[in-house]
Amino acid sequence: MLYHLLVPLAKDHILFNVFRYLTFRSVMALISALVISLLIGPPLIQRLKRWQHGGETVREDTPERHRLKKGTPTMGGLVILGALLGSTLLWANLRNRYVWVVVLATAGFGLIGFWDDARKLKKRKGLTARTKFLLQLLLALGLLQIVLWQPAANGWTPVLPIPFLKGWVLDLGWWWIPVATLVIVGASNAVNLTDGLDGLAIGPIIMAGGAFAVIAYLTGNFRAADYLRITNVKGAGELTVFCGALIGAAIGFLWFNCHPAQVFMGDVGSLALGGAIGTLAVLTKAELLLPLIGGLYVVEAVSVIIQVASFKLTGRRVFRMAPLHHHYELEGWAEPKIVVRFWIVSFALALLALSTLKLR
Ligand code: 57M
Repeated sequence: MLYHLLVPLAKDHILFNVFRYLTFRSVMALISALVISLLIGPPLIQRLKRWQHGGETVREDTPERHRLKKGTPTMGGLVILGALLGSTLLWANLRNRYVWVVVLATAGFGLIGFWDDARKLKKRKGLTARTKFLLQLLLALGLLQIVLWQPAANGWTPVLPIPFLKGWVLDLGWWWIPVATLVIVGASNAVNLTDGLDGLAIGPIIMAGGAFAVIAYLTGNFRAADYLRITNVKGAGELTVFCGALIGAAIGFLWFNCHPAQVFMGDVGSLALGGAIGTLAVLTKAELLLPLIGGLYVVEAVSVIIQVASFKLTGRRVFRMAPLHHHYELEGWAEPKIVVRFWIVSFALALLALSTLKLR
């Protein structure tokens, strides 16, 4: 909004020209989202506590130490969404199609999560996995139509660039649509599975936000894209502002979600954040980089697949418990140790993903 209000004033006062710059608006979006989340967090958490009085129930089969968490309110993802979407709408160029696709994805997945959380709190039973998956599928397919039906002149084409191989793309034709849908819905559910320890899911979002800020900026910059020989998508640079807001909102939420957590993000947060990074990957033509940038989420999801497959096929478990963070809990690792070590792995994977932009 500020972009549209203040840039026109630049013809009279050169100072307002600064609002044109992506870097300035991205940094301001980060700071704004951080301030908004720190301001709305305490009153919202109090309200969630009152509304949920008993807080979240803890399942019988959950590792013992989670018993202490009983009474912690959930749906703290509302803090993240308020800060993220508020700051994006404040600082981004609202005529940019990609900004609206990622904003609608974040809000849409957040709505599905909110519905699930509300049902869990009211009826002790959330949406069925099938209903949740169907809603996510429909939302992702709807968002992809906005991207697909646009002038190809801006350089965005439904192909899959291959990491490390300069200029190589996988042209799947229409098959790109189910693949892109899978990327977005898969990311949403992988973040959801990972959100099982204080700060575990939100930390890698900060790193993914930073990685996508760099990728969006370079992808939207003709000279940089040409030098790095990555796909140049005209207008994708504006997503850097969203990424700044994502980092700020995530850092702000971490203030309340660090151990011992005052609040959990809930599905309203985890589904929204996963949908956001999946959509960023599709819009910046980094679909095949997402498994690296969101490497921790992939590892956690794969640990569940391995555990369930092994149990069904052999009746034996590979891990003490899946997702992987529970395995280390049962190994006796302290919660903060698991979380910080998982963050370190996540950070290394995000750096490796960025290195592929050059190492091609
Ligand atoms: C999402 N939810 C947390 C909180 C958060 C198929 C199977 C792998 C599904 C999986 C499952 O139920 N996943 C749901 C994980 C839950 O967190 C809530 O959910 C929201 C995210 N969606 O925002 O509202 C609990 O996690 C803890 N927590 C924290 N700090 C946080 O910041 O401590 C969450 C956020 C919270 C709190 O205790 O209540 C969760 O773990 O349920 N199932 C599992 O993950 C279960 N694993 C399992 O059954 N493994 C089996 C098979 C199926 C693979 C096996 O290994 O044999 C574990 N989770 C629970 N109990 N609750 C273990 C058993």
